[in-house]
Amino acid sequence: MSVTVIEGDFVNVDGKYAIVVGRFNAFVVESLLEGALDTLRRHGVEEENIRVVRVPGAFEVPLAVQKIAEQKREDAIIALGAVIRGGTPHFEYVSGESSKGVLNVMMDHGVPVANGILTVNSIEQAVERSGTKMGNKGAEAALSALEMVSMLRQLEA
Ligand code: INI
Repeated sequence: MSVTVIEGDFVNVDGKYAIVVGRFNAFVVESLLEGALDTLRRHGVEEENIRVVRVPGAFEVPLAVQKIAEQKREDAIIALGAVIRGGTPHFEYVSGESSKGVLNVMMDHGVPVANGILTVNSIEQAVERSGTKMGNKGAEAALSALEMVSMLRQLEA
C-alpha cells in the first residue's frame, strides 16, 4: 500500500491565465506584473493565452477578478496590487476588502485566484517585495497559479 499524493507540478500547466492589476502605486505594481509575466512565459504559457486587465486600485481588483471568473475563459487568475500603509485607516479597508474579495471569487467559482496584492507598511517594504531583496511577489503569485492549475488537473482527472 502506498499513500496517494496529489501535488501540483510545473509541467502540466499549459492553459489560459488572466492577470488583474491595480494601477495604484504603479511603480511597484508594474514590477509585480513583469515578474508574473516572466514566470508564465518561462513555464511555456503562450502570449496569446494571457490577458492583462487593469483597474484603478486594489479595491477594484475583486470585481474584475469576479467578471473574469464568470467568463470561464481562464484556468487561473492572478491578482496584483500594492497597498501601502498611510496615515489613515483607508489602508485597512483597501487591503482587507481586496484580499477577502479575491478569496470569495476563488471559493464561489472554483477557479484558482493567486493573491499577489502586497499589503505593506512602507514604500521600502513594497520595493523589497517587487523584485529586490525579498523577491518578486508577482512572480510568486504566478507560480502559485501554475501549481494550482496542475494540482486541480490531477485532482479532477
Ligand atoms: N489602492 C491601492 O491599490 N493601494 C493603496 O495603497 C491605496 N491607498 O492607500 O489608498 C489604494 N487606494 C485606492 C483604492 O484601491 C480605490 O481605487 C479607491 O478607493 C477608489 O475606489
